[in-house]
Amino acid sequence: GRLYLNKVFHISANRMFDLLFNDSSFIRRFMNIRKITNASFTAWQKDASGNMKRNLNYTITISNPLIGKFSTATEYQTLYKESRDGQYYLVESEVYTHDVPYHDYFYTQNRYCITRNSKRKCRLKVFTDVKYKKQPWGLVKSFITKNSWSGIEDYFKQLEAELLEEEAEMNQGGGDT
Ligand code: YK8
Repeated sequence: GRLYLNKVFHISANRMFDLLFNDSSFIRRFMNIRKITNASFTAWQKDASGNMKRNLNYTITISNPLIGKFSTATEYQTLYKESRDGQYYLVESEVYTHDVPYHDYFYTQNRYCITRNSKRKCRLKVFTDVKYKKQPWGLVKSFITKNSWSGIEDYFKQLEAELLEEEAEMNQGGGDT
């Protein structure tokens, strides 16, 4: 796997969780920028093992001309029960893209870890792995991996940039930061 984001933000841990994992205006705006459309979310619900789960469905816009312009996608998110409100949140998300070539071979696993640093600061880490459901031919595998990393890198760079903007907006003129 790879670490795509590892940064301290001047945003509290529970605020960060809300921005990313609840129906926030931040995430709606971010989806707009990424041209992610037709988004629908289920509510967080406890499963039998005590973790919280929710699913997202949306259509992504792809900039790579080799692949096609759009794909529907499903994301399964798990908020692990080890999470502590305001202190520590661990969310694992599995992203399945349904309309790209070789989509039945792979999915992407993202782990988001939010830890409280102080009252108004948190660290956000994102680890990503491309997982294979069945083993493709070597050349296909490197094709999938290469195209996945570049798309994922682009996404998380922009997420970081937008979070920095949100941070600046939230903290401007507040005085008591
Ligand atoms: C989530 C990983 C791969 C996929 C894409 C597939 C290329 C297929 C390769 C063929 C288009 C929002 C990505 C980037 C689409 C976007 C996914 C996003 C960014 C030609 C062999 C969607 C996080 C996420 C995870 C995985 C990303 C896909 O919140 O290259």
